[in-house]
Amino acid sequence: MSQLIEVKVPDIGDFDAVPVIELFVKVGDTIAVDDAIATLESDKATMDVPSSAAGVVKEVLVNLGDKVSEGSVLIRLEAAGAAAAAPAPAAAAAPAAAAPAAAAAPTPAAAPAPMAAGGGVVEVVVPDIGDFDAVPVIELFVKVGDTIKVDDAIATLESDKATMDVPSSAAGVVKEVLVALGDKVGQGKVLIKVESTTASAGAPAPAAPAAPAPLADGGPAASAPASMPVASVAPSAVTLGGKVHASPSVRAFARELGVDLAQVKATGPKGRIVKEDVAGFIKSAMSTGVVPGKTPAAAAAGASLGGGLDLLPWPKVDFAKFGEIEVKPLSRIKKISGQNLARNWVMIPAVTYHEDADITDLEAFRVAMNKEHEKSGKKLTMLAFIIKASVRALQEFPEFNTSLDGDNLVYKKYFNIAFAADTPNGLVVPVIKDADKKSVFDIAAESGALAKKARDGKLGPADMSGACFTISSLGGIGGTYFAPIVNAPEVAILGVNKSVMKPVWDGKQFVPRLTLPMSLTADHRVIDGALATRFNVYLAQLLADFRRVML
Ligand code: CAO
Repeated sequence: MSQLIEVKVPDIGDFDAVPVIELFVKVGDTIAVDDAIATLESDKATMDVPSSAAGVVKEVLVNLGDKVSEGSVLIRLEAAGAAAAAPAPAAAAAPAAAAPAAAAAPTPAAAPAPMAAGGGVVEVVVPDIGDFDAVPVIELFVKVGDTIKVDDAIATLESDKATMDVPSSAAGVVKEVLVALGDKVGQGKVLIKVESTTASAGAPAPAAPAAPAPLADGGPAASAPASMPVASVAPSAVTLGGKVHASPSVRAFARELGVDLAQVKATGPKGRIVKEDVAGFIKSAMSTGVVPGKTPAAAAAGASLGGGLDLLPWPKVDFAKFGEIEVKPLSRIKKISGQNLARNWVMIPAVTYHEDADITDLEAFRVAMNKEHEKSGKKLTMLAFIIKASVRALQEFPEFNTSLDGDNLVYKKYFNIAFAADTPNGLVVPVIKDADKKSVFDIAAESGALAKKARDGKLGPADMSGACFTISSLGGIGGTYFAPIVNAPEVAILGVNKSVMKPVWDGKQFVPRLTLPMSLTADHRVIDGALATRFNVYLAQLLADFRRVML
């Protein structure tokens, strides 16, 4: 055994002697960085403490019901990769990895509904969340008009160290939502204004500053929620039970398994859904083929007509039996983007349409312009032209610049174009905002800067949010055609591959033309095949004669 690493309770804000209400690990478990170790719940907050190190759990130093504070040691770990045979004094020097038992952060829980009782409008604010400031909002669970209860989750915040849910400190009807996905918030920031259910409807009341909503349920959550990569920001299509009581790790667990927490029966204290409830839900669904909570008719329909995903469990293979193997954890970006991609792949009835664009003249123009501007250092890229042409096509076909919201289609009047960027840690999707207002030179410079920021791992949520349409360019690599996955809640994505010279019949003879292979995937719920093909043809015309972009 080598040196053991201690995982401690981090700064959890204004909390001391908080009981351990859930323990997620036992001796012998192999855990990764960010895996949830325990859930702590005070009368004001529920928070998950994630692991700051990876390895095998050698000691669990707390029991359910124990009260812990900042610095309390929860577990001791043998670091991943440590030589199993090498004995070492337990505990002793906790290597650097363990040091700042980082990750934990309280998930604000139910606050004592300050002004709500007397009626009127109250503000729900970000409570003391420990050592965290300017934390991005990655999920929003409420919208204007929603009726919420005390403790209902309002938003999920995610810093680089922790994920935490902010619960409502008040009950009533949401009158205003003062934050948007990607906004950075800190303690005291007003998230929403709620009109108390007890307030008389006709009696307007001044917005009363509510007491800081205590940290309620949630806390530094282990696994990353569906934030950035592929789907710019949190998915609105599959919001997992915003109004249920569950810790961030349980929410993440449910999200991973595609379980709607609203369907899960809670057995934890105060109606809280615990991990076992989610596991039980899955077991029941798998053994009976019936999704709990569904009406028998709906269940029957699901069972007989394929309405539910009645899938076999993932194959478990001992690969080491067949040869040498090495196990490496997925990068954080891959884990997050994987969840988004899987959801988008399963939920969107997508069709991919191919088209070739003749970019002979455009490429000649690009090369000439780059030569002309050689000294200035300015460089036009094919991607920048494609972005600009796509904006024009979105203006011509507004259905492509929409998002589905239930039975409504939200038409966007702005033109923010995302592009997929390949980085050593996985795929990310930065966004060029207001691309309609920018020149091709500006777009080329900005996409270059964003791609560099992406490769350096420095993109923030704001860089990756607000996209209307995505372009995935494999042109620098090769390929012929592919089928990109729609980046929900967008409704279409354009993939391009490397342009090649092709013989094209001009009516009299074959002539060599530089041809850009395009693959447009569109959500068939919004865009049918005729429209998608018209879009493609139009885009190809724009690229063939870029003067059309100005028309
Ligand atoms: N046809 C022919 N050549 C092309 C081309 C195309 N369609 N697109 C780019 N090229 C050329 C460029 O001109 C450049 O050549 P020069 O250096 O001689 O000018 C070279 O290929 C490299 O280009 P690039 O890919 O580095 O730059 P870019 O601006 O075209 O793209 C970015 C930037 C960030 C989109 C790209 O680097 C990237 O990450 N692409 C991968 C995206 C991806 O993984 N998509 C898949 C998502 S789905 O799994």
